[in-house]
Amino acid sequence: MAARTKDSNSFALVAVTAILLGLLVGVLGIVSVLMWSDARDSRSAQTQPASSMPMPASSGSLTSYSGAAPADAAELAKAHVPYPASLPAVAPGPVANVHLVLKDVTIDIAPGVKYAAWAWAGGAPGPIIHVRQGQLVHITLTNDGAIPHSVDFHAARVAPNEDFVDVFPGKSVSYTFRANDAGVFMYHCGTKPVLMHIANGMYGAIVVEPANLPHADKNYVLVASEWYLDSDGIGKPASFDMAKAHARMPDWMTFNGYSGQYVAHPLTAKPGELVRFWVVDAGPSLDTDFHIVGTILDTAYPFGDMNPADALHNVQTVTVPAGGGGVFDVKIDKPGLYPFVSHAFAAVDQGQVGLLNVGNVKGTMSH
Ligand SMILES: [Cu+2]
Repeated sequence: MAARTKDSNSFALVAVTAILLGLLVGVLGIVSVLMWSDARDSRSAQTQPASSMPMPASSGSLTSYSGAAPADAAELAKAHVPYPASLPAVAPGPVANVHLVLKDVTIDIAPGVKYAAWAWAGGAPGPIIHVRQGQLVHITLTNDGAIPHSVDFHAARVAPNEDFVDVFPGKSVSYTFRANDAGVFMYHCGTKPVLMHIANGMYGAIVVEPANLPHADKNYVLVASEWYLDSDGIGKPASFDMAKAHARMPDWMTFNGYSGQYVAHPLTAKPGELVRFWVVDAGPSLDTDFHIVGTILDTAYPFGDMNPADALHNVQTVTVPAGGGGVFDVKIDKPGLYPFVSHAFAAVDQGQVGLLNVGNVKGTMSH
């Protein structure tokens, strides 16, 4: 009995100590959050500009405009001219001369949804660039926008402070790099706030093709990205919303800049053809989990590492990280409609989905 009393006393002591320790941890937690928040405030106070950096727009609320559509959305989806996903021919000769023009343009990002983008002369994404491994790439960037911009090529090994520099409106900059590293790489504006410049459409893909790759019958390039809107974009063009971008709550997610464009206008292949998808995830913040419904990725080059010894075989879904790439080979024998998606399924609802029509079958589907 005495022993039991002693036991229950020590149990009570342990319990009280545990509660006090729990409270202490809680209080310390709150204090550390406050300290972090103070430190952050003073840091941002120190780094807050001096410069003429444009203040990002924000509705302040996180109201979602996902799925907003006018009554004639289906006809508008049909009428939309899809971004050409086919890989263009490789630049001939020893030097690939690439001229990129940045421009403020209003673009469609979903049926009936307009967005006031900072993008390229042709919209967003920028043009697909295709070079051979080892080729010299000569970039010229012309800024036809209203504020400074720049271009950062992930395929380049260069000094960023020398080449990825801000270009003022009306000016151009040039630099050269040798594309020694094979894969599919992102390029993007790297001017601060980078989150805003990327989210506004300033990104694209460059394919650096190695010589030793098995021949593909079809080559398609997909650039995944997210859009953060301050309005539904139906009556008047939407603009960027920083609060939603920080919360990582996109309204739309797309392949090649327009929600579901390859559902209305499927990519095509013949049965048994080797189809290669070169996928870049421009983000700015979310990964894309590449998957093709109804088949298995025969060969995957995760992260765009094109070394055959590093390739994966017969896998279902491969993540392409924000700011990264991945290359995926499939051979589909049975005619049909095969959806390609980011299998993080909120992305599908927001438009990161398309169809591969194998064998020119009739009909449509959404997945
Ligand atoms: Cu920019």
